[in-house]
Amino acid sequence: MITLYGFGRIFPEGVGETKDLRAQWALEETLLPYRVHALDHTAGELDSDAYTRISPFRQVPAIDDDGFVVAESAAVVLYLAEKSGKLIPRDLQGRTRVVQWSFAAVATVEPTLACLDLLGIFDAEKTAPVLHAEVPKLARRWLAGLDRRLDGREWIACADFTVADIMMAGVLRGIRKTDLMEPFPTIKAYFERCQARPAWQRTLALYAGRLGVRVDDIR
Ligand SMILES: N[C@@H](CCC(=O)N[C@@H](CS)C(=O)NCC(=O)O)C(=O)O
Repeated sequence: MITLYGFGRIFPEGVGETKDLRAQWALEETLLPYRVHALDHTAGELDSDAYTRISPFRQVPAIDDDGFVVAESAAVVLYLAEKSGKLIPRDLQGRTRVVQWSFAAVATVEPTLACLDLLGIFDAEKTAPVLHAEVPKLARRWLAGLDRRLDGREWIACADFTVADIMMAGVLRGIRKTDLMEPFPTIKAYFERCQARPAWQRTLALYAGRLGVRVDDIR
């Protein structure tokens, strides 16, 4: 049985962006049996010796599949796809395409969007105006690339929905409440398509239940 390590308590600044959602979404899509180990980070559980042995950076998500431990959301969802034989094609080229777009999500798009978040949190006074101008420009550059890729396509990597879509939608979720997607109706439509998946809706409901918040608060 797979154990998913995720958050069990809310952050004071709100819930909704946490990356354990990606892992749970892949579990809900693949229908692999799993249980959730909800960690109380407010009580220091992420920094415990036991959890440090599971997650090198003391972060969520991580999974433990009968003793085989995987951390990093992209690695987790790729493992779940390979294990279940779902959400990834069988052929090498198709699988490589899924890896390519999972990497694009976490290595190209996400760092810039995370940087935007950090600017908002740590420099709300805009004492670094150059960064406040340049980082959104870089974000728009990655979004323009996504827009080109999605032109005429339903899903990011392959003809069918794959774990690369879970990763890309997971990353785009970080800007769902900003206007960054506004110039890109193709990306907005893609994001909505991903969110319409019944497995995503189940994931949101399970997550809200786990944290004791309303689904509408984290939508
Ligand atoms: N690169 C990692 C990042 C994981 C990550 O940022 N986890 C956050 C939650 S979304 C976390 O555990 N934060 C708590 C902390 O860093 O103390 C992944 O994709 O899994």
